Amino acid sequence: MDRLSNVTPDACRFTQALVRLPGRSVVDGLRAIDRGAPCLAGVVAEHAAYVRALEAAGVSVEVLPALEAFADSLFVEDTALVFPEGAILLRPGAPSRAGECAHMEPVLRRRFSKVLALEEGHADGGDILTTSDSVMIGRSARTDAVGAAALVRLLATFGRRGVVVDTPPGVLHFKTDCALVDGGTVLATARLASSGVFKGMRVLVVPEGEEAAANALRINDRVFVGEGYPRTADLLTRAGLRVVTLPVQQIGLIDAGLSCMSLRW
Ligand code: CIR
Repeated sequence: MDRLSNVTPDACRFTQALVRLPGRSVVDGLRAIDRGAPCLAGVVAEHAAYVRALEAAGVSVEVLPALEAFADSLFVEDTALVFPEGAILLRPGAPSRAGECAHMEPVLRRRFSKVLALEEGHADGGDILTTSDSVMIGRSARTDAVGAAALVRLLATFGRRGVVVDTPPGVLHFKTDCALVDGGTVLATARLASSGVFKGMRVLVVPEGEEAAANALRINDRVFVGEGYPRTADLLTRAGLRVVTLPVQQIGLIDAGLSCMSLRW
């Protein structure tokens, strides 16, 4: 297999991140299929391991307080889109999550000089993949056509090109099924890769049976992958990436993976 360059591309380089502590209410987090509630201590431990891994990768992490009224509020990625040049407040598609943005707004205003806001439709950050040359927006049950089109217009004010694509049916978020692992390379499930959305990019297809590993996260010189997906870890290692495995069993029960727990720039 061709190995990836060992120079970190800009789209994978991060110095800052925001995370939010899980509250006790996290046990009531949204899930498409109820396989039982996550264990609070387990979520807290997975979150703490994630913060440590970000810091070990050279990222300065601001930890925001838990919001008990919002069970899913630790998944800060869905509330906003951030770039070195500014931020965009989103409008999450799940009604129970809409109020999270009011708590993120003052944080973004403190951290960014330019903060725009999506004013119509809905878009979750989990549906948005920033690559080296575009910002892919996957329409899904959470991100609608109106929100996606409005987001493309806001991105243009940052000089960024938004491209609207489709998330496979039944998949929560676009990034449930993919992650950018290098400037022009994605890790993706077979179902998403075969839809043709990554034309012109190199695609590493997640081995069958390990689909949940697709929500990986490249941070600087390493890529975070959920524990328990040895064939995906091996695939990424053979491609020349340094793999860090992190526990995701409890957050997995509420349909989350590794990108959702932070906003990074
Ligand atoms: C939700 O359904 O909104 C949460 N339980 C999981 C959100 C995961 N977010 C993400 O992948 N960006």
